[in-house]
Amino acid sequence: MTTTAIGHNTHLAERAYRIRRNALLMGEVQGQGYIGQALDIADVLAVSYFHAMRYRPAEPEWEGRDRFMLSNGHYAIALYAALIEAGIIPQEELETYGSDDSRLPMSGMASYTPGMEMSGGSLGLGLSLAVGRCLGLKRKGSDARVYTLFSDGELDEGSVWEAILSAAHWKLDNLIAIVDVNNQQADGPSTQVMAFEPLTDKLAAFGWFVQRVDGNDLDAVVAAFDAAKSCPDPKPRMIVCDTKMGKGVPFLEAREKNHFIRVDAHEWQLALDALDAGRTA
Ligand SMILES: Cc1ncc(C[n+]2csc(CCOP(=O)(O)OP(=O)(O)O)c2C)c(N)n1
Ligand SMILES: [Mg+2]
Repeated sequence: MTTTAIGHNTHLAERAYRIRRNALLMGEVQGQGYIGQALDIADVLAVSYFHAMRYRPAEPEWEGRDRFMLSNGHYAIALYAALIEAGIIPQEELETYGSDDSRLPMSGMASYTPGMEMSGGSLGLGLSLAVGRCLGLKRKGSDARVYTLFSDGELDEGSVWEAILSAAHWKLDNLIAIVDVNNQQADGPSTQVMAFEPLTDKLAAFGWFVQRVDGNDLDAVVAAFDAAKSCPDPKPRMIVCDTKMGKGVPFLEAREKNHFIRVDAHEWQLALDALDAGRTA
């Protein structure tokens, strides 16, 4: 990729801003939600959808598409925000978020939502499903890639480590896994609930091509996705992304209990204003 970093980042920073804004607007519909996570992962989603992945917005089931498999289904609000920005879901559907009969339920459901490749909710499954999808694509002779996002809380689950083993066993070089290390989960800081460090050493020892980046640094995320795509080794690729819950809205970044955020009615506008202030800063 020869485009300059500066060129990418102006464009990608605007996409990330708009993803964050979409997520806040959806959160406002319900008055609550997994907002901290949507804000922390917006940069990774911007790079995924506006730099790395191949897809056709008007044809979400196009056979040649790269697949984005959301393992941590409670991050659906973040993915909807990106799918809206990508033109896969119409902007006006944002107002239906979490309502009866909406195509945007609070946890990701493949059968409801264009662009949603798997149903979530029960954590720890996405990486295994992505391994299966990668094997299927290879068997069909497809050059499409599978991107899968999972969370640091999911590292507590044995099924994730089975998938890590099997992806390396089958040399799945069409798999790019992203783990969101926000060091939070429902019961507290992830590293205190179940110690997983040194994570990159462990993953490398399991046979993966591993990179670790600041997941809120667009330059770093772009470089990591590029390296993951161009790596010549017959290995699955993992990008460990360290992120900050609530990124872009300082008063949400500062909240200690931020797994599921309730925001008072008057604070949504404050959150949008804070995001705007960061955009122009
Ligand atoms: C198999 C399973 N166990 C427990 C839960 C309940 N649960 C929902 S979100 C969550 C936290 C998981 O950690 P993480 O995704 O890192 O949390 P976050 O960063 O979003 O705060 C838990 C335990 C679940 N959805 N599925
Ligand atoms: Mg987490």
